[in-house]
Amino acid sequence: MKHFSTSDDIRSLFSQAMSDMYRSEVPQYGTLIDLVRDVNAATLKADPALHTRLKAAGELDRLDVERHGAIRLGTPEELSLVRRMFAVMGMLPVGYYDLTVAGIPVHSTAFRPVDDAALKKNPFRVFTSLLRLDLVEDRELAARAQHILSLREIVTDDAKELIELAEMQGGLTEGQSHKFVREALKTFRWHSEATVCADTYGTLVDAHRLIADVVSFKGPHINHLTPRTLDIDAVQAQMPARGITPKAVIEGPPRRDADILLRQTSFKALEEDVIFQGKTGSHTARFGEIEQRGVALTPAGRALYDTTLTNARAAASQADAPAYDAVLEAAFTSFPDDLDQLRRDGLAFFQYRVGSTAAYKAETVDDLVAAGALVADPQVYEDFLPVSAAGIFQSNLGADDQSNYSANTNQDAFESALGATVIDEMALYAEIQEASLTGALWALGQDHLIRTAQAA
Ligand code: OOG
Ligand code: NI
Repeated sequence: MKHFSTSDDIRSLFSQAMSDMYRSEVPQYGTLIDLVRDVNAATLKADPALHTRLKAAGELDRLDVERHGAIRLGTPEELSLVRRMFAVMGMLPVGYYDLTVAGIPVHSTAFRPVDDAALKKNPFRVFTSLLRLDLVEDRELAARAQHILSLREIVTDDAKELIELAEMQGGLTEGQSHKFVREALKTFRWHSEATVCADTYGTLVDAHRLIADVVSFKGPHINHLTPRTLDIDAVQAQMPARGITPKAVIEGPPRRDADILLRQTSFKALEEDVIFQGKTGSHTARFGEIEQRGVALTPAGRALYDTTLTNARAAASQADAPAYDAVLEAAFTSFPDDLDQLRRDGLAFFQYRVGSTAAYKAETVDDLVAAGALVADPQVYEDFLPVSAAGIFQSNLGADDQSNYSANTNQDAFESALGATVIDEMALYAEIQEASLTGALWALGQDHLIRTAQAA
């Protein structure tokens, strides 16, 4: 029998290859990676408790390799092919994000590993958007764009063959894996030669800069690669000294003791020279981004987060409002800022493990946690936030690109283009929580609590 590489190994190879490629294409990305590594090391040194907690939870190892990227695709065929490519790396479509609510004509999913062991090894994710030409008002332009897109092949023949081989064999040998990574990488590289002339490019930009970005090139260039920092405020503050100018506002929740969900900020990286069929011009596509990830919220926690953020944004838009940061912080005072309280209130997802043995028969899970017999590690939020994503899109497209696409959710159309249904992220977190709790309760000899735990 042939020996196959694991999908975890292929994903790690790919994520490293992508990082190397992006570093050579976008020099500021390299600067950012160095800055994030410095800040993470300093944060861990200054906070031994955090260091201990991350180490015990098996999270320290993934930190240095952790990042997400983003691509934008043009057609249903491209989306379904890319789904099959990511599947070889153990990355499945999780979640549906409708960006039309923010005036951007795309809908999206995130390809990422889903099981606990794979996440701990390398949680590489790619936020993947599909352009919605059906929403473009100028139908003639939409038809032209569709025709242009129909002429390109974003996946090389060798990559396609290897995808099929992996599907047929149920994996790839080590040699095939390396070749697959080399070939898959080509889909995401930058092309400085546009497929359209300058006039067409201009017309597409006038419709929406994002449409031009998707339609004018030979492939879906990776547009950013985001490392995870343990202290986004520190990185944001130190960016200017390294020649990077971040956007003004950090998206997501404010700085807190108990990190929740996702905080992100970005910067414009490059104005690139592009040849439009012989004529020199330029395009801005690639940018930089950093993020800080906190605990995943349950549906109840997420609902509370959404209302709190909506209130904060409404308050901040008042004419005489104080600075955004102050308004945001004020709004979030009503959101519990203690990990154990978030757990007991059922607002966040945790992963349980055995702490010390408990000789007595406990009455509740909370008793075991309080006694240290059970340890509850916060589950990292592995997904994205549509409001934040909209802020990132808009900041990098340019403020003059506000558009009038109105909310138009169509998960069915997205899934039929994808050729699969998207996985519900809440179900994944709930599953990890439940399996870990059940296992730890068995190990502690407290299995009489399993039923109550599951009913809770
Ligand atoms: C994707 C923007 C979304 C994030 O981190 O929320 C994103 C894009 O600009 O294509 O990457
Ligand atoms: Ni991003």
